[in-house]
Amino acid sequence: MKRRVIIVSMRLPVTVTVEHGRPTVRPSVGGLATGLRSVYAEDDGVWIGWPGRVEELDAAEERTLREHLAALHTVPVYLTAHETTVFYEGIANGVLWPVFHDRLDQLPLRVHGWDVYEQVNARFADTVARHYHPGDLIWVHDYQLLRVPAILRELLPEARIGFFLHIPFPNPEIFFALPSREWLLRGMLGADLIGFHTWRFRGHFTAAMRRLLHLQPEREEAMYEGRRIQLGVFPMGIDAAGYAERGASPRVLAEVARLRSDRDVRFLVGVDRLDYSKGIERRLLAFERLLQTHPEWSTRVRLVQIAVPSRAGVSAYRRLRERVDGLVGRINGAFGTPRWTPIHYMYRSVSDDLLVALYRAADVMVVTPVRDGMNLVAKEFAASRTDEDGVLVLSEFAGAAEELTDALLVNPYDVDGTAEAMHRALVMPREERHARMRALRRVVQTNDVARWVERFIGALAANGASEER
Ligand code: ADQ
Repeated sequence: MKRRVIIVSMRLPVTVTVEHGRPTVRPSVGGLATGLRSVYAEDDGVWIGWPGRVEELDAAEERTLREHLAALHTVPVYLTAHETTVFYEGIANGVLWPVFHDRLDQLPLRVHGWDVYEQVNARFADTVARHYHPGDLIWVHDYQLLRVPAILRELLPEARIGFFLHIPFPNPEIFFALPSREWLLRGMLGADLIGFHTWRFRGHFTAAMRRLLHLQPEREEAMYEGRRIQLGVFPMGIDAAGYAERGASPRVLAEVARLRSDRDVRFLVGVDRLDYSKGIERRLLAFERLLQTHPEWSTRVRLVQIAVPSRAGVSAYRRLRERVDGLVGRINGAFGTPRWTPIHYMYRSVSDDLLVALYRAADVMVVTPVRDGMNLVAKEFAASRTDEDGVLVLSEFAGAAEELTDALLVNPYDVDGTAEAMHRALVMPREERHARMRALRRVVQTNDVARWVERFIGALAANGASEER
């Protein structure tokens, strides 16, 4: 029997806009939303999350919004302005994000707001409990909601609860820097199934359980408070068929032709949220190094870097933006000529068609995060390349590196080595490019987002039976 699924994530898969007091709601097309649509929309399931900052609505407007959301099988959890600052920007993005990405240097000197974190997590859990019917599967997502499984376990002792962490789980030595480490770990352990993108992250998690709680987890499961908890590895995929279709569409191919009108210039492309985990600064330095060590590329290569504005409310992100602006200006100033600008930098979000056109136009896609849970951009690039061409330069610190072994893997901290990998990618013979791209495409097509959802839900529904490959 198919079971109803309740998805719980920080953000709802919708965009809410309020104009003249009239709220409108549009479904978003992000990877998670696309992959999960089959379980929450078609099978009478529901998605619970924050609709984003909506301005003060009166009771009638709030009712209209709730009705619009209900039509899309979604239920809102609202945050006050204070909660948005303390819980979302302060703790989730200002403390948990840096620690889980190994960046203790980004921590504020005094961390406060755990009580608000608990309060918001409790509100999410209460909303789930109100919509829960016996037999439902509950799937909680990500680092903003680490306490939800434990709170839910109190409210619904019999429920099947799954938790998936989209970002890395850090080495225990780093995780232990969090004053609330034990409380967070126990929060996750309210689940019956805990999923990670990679074996390595699961290994860090079991090591933290051993050292903090003196438990003896096996690789794939652990006993905790009399319950058996499964620990699974589920590398997230993308809508590979959707990217292939868009990549081969006449609209996109026409855009590629416009982008590549100057046939003598080769393209390196980077696409990231502007985040210090994405390694943008070192990537720019590696590109500069390429121009220094291989001056033959001067005027013949261009780096197109898209940086999507992100978390501008957190000061570390504002400072990063200034540093990236400065580096782009310095490198363009030093190497540019009247007819050639080495780096084309765009600080904005781009349309899906332009994004895929850039994937298709790239001779080399550079994905060099210093730490990343998975990195879907690397997979989207391969999925879009129905021409089986283009080279992926990929950081060994991205979760995707465990699967995409036919990329040119680099250590992003090694700026000289990354520059050499860029050069190697630019001169790679056509046959090797095709062979590598075919292998990358097989991985992203096989393990797509639908399969990822199936594997996680399958393991959660299987009452403890392991579903691992
Ligand atoms: P993110 O850190 O957001 O996700 P990523 O996996 O690369 O990183 O996903 C970014 C998404 O944004 C991609 O789908 C991409 O297409 C889109 N995007 C990027 N630039 C864009 C632009 N300029 N315009 C429009 N869209 C753009 C977190 C973790 C990752 C993990 C995912 C999923 O940090 O490690 O892979 O969740 O689990």
